[in-house]
Amino acid sequence: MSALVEPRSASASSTTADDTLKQKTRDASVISGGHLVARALKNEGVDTIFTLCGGHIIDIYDGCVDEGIRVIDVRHEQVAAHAADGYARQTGKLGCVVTTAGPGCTNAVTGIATALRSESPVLHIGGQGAMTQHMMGSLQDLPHVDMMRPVTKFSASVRSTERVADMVSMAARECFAGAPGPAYLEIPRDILDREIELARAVVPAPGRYRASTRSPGDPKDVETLADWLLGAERPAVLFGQQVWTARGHEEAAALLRGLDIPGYFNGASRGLLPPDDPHHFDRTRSQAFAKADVIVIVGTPFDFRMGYGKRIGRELKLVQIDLGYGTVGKNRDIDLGLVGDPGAILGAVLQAASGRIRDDRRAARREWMKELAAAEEAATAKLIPLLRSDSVPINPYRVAYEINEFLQDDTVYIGDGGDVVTISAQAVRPRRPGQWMDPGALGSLGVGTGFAIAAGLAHPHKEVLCYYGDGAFSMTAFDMETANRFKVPYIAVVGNNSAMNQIRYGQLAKYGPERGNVGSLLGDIPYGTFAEMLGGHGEEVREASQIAGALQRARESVRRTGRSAVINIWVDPKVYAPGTMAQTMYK
Ligand SMILES: Cc1ncc(C[n+]2csc(CCOP(=O)(O)OP(=O)(O)O)c2C)c(N)n1
Ligand SMILES: [Mg+2]
Repeated sequence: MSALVEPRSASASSTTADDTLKQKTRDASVISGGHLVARALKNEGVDTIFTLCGGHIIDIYDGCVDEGIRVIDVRHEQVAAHAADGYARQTGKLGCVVTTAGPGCTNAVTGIATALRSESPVLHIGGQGAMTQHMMGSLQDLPHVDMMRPVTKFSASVRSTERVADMVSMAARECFAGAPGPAYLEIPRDILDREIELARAVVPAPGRYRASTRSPGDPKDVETLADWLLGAERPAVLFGQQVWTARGHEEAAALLRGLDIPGYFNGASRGLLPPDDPHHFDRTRSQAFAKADVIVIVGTPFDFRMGYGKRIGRELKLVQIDLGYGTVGKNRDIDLGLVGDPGAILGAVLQAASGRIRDDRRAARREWMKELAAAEEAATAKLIPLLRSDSVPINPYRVAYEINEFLQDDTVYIGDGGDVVTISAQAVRPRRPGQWMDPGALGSLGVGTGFAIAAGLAHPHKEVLCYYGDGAFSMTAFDMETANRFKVPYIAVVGNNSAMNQIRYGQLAKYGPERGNVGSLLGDIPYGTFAEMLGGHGEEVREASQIAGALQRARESVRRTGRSAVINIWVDPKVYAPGTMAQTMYK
């Protein structure tokens, strides 16, 4: 075994940690800024930070040693930010990324921006040159607070060591205000290093510096919505990412089942119901929306993914429920808007409806569900030839089918890529809530590796599978080493079409074959060897009949060796997702 794949010696780092602990426990009445950061994170329930080191931030690490906070060090700050976002999504708690000044911060921007558009509560703590060198051109100095303001809900600099913990708590509170999202806190180096008397530090007490976010909305509106659903014959509910973020999945399922309403799910809410639940629908959304008499949109904006709301008809009652006041009624007129926690509101609506169900309407809703179920079956049947295709090169629909067959009840599925991943959404059905991860509305390629690390750390007993496009894989895959080092290996599947296909399609359509491949070809790379370089299992798959066996060998190898595996599947570059061919993302 080469030195590269040898696990890092744990004893070296724990010796340092012990020494530091001894030094620091000498005088418990004194505390430094970095230690106050760690204390405030602990008070917030943060048990893990994601980071890449820099001289500006080392005192935070030292504080984390004292507080028992796990420090996950990666190879690129983008991955640290995606992992903090992924950890927030997987745990329901605040995610935390710590970066050094300057390039440490700029590298993390994509991850923070992804968290903004996905409404994920992530605190980004960044280093800065010392206050005593303010505006003097210190190492890695940048105007971080200004840079981060447009991609966060809150961006500020800490000006005194006494206020460090207070401002960490303030930033955490802002992350959960209304629709969740990221916050950025810059802490200059001398503020972090300075030691003060503990008695002078402002340290908000755990659980006492912010309110419950489970607001059930206006009771009058809850009553109205209950009335409308009870009277509806063809209702439909679309659940978006907030339902999972705010952990409203049980209330969501109870409402569908209690009133017999078909449910549709996008983004992180995929998997809220098991795929075989009679209230779970996914191929008939436009049909349902075209014929529905009441539509409820929960926790997802009328953005490009929803055609800005324009594709929903006018002759119906349209209801929107969201954590963010600014989202309700945006881009599209609605008939009723409720602002609050999705689970609390849906629970209150079911409560308000209980005992008042009208049998004739319920029977009509059951008929409506039957009609939609038949349409779902017909849509699936239409896809079968693609899903079962054994053409060479491999059809990406077949890969999606095989992955879905391969998923276990506890597999977290991550999609990171263009067309191959878009296609996978037509076949992959996560079995449980929280087991679908995608970048969300920012559409950032490169989320997969950080998400995989986060999912593994949050749920060590679950299996993690990331399906990448070859373009996406090559952006952040080096942190597969981090996954191995921290003993959270995962199964990586690459749908390799040797191109940035989702973009290439539009180029070919617009500029023709002569000019259609500019800037979007990637070369034929056998990515399986990448896993082998890191001590894991790698395989090249060129025939559809080999996919299932290769996935199985990857699963066994990950379990046996504790190293991530890469199954590189050579897919047909001429097969595109329907949305790409219609260019719906730009409409
Ligand atoms: C960070 C980032 N850069 C660029 C894009 C634009 N983009 C969207 S899809 C895509 C192609 C992705 O290629 P790949 O991952 O190989 O998937 P494929 O479409 O080939 O299946 C690109 C470049 C993006 N979404 N994110
Ligand atoms: Mg590709």
